[in-house]
Amino acid sequence: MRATRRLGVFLKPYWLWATLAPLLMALEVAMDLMQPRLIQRIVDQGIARGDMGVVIETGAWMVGLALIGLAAGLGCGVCAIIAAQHFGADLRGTLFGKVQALSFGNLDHLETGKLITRLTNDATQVQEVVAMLLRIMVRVPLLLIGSLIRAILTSPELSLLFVVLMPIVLLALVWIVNRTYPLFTRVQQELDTLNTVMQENLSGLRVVRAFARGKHEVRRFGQTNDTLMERNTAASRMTALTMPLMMLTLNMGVVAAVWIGGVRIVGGELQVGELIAFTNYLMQTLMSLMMISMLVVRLSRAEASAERLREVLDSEPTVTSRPGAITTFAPEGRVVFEDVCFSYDPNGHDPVLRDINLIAEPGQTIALLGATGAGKTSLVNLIPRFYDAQSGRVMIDGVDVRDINEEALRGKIGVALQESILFTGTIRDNIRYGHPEASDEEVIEAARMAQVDDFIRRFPDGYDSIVGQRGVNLSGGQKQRIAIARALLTRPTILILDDSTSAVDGETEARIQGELARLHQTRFVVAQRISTVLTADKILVLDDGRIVAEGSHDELLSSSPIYQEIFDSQMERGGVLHGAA
Ligand code: TTP
Ligand code: MG
Repeated sequence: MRATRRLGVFLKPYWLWATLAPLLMALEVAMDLMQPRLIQRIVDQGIARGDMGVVIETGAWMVGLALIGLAAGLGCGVCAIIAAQHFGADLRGTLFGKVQALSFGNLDHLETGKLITRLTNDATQVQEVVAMLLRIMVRVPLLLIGSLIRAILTSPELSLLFVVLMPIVLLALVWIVNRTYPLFTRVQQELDTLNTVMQENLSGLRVVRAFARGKHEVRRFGQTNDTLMERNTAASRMTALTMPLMMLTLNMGVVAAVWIGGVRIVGGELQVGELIAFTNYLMQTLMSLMMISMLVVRLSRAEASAERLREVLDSEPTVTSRPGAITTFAPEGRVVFEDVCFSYDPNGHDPVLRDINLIAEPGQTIALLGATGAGKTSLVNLIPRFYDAQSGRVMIDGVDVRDINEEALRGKIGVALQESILFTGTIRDNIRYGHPEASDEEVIEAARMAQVDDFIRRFPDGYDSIVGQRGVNLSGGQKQRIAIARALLTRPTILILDDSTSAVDGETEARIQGELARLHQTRFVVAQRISTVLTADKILVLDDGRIVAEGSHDELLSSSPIYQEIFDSQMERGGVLHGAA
């Protein structure tokens, strides 16, 4: 229950609705509790004495109170729904905001697929339980206590039956809850697996098709789906057993009441109406107890969801601004790495970067070359603080990046990530993403520099063409160039191109480089091809997280065996060296 209660803060703004709902529910329960008592009156004072006046008057009361109860019940439902829906919307909004505030490190840990489940399924589970809490969870205990008291007031002698019945029912309840709880926990786990399989498959549908693994995936999904069904059935079977078992106890109780009551009526110690009222209250009491068992199961399922939401809400960003961090930052662009070591593991195991030292003067182009997995992406990711170094420091204009407010820092750095991700929307909006106020001329200029203006103009809608699901489809190289344009538009002091021209042909790449050469900015260019790095001021060769060679193309060619090897292998493959000065 701890995690669910922790989410209670989201209900606070709607306290009025959240208080009204239980109050109205209490009114409805009060009305419900009056009914058996009125029946008693009709029977004992009306029918038994042949007094039609009492029958009609009491009947009218019954109808009137029932109507009030109905109105209260409706009102309660409406209030509970309003409170719960607002609660859910706020919860989802806060979760989304939280995810935006988290660092790459947190997101590695929380995993995108599971986050989707949390923001949708888990949030809905908790929202539904809140609606239930405000209605049924108020109704059931009130009804239980109310009808118990009423039963005792109606006939203290018959109420001794509770002494026998209650322990039986309670024991049965404890047994059932203990049996079903683990079952429902397993249902929830299987539901998680199902969601993961589904999410993976939907985002990777193209890979599945490409490898013709559709049948395999259908089988994999089928297995999880079947397990889920089996677990659900097993859990429901237990719940299904509850009903008849409880009805048996209840009916035995009613039989006992009628029997004992009958004897007392004959003896003149009890009236018929009293007996009817008592059995009514008896049934209501036992029914409420049964409902409680179901509520416990439901609550515990929501608790599992609430716990997963709590994990997101309580995640602290691993990258944070230090107190007193610089908020206005206009660097010249001198980037220095000092003995930087980095690992994706929070405890520093398996470092992917070791003892990195480098200096990039303002306006210089630094190229990073190295085998896949060498750590190129990891290295450049430290500059905009996607991650923080474990030891050593990264500095811009002599200031440790950790002493600069993240937004101020990232505002000066343009990044074209290794994987070009565009959003659904127009091409114009995609290019403007980092600088929404940019004018059309600026957008076109950035596109022109990224060598993407021509082909955008060839679309019927030009810059207003929609990218994404139902819009134009872009090739990998076209996406990469739009991503470069997007990075350029922010006029960054430091530009990071992570393998951003890997899908662009050599000639176009050379033209892009020619355009970039006219900008005064510090550039980090990650590349696989030597042709991309020829003109760089400094080339760093990375191997297994270490810088193994450093210098200009000519220097490296004469001094570094690794570089010569890469050069030779690419020349053999017929790699034309575009852009050679
Ligand atoms: P990268 O820095 O991604 O290596 P790279 O950019 O040189 O490789 P590529 O040319 O293929 O783009 O990875 C270095 C190591 O860090 C590698 O073992 C994978 C690991 N890694 C993570 O564990 N988590 C991550 O988010 C990334 C990017 C890498
Ligand atoms: Mg990479």
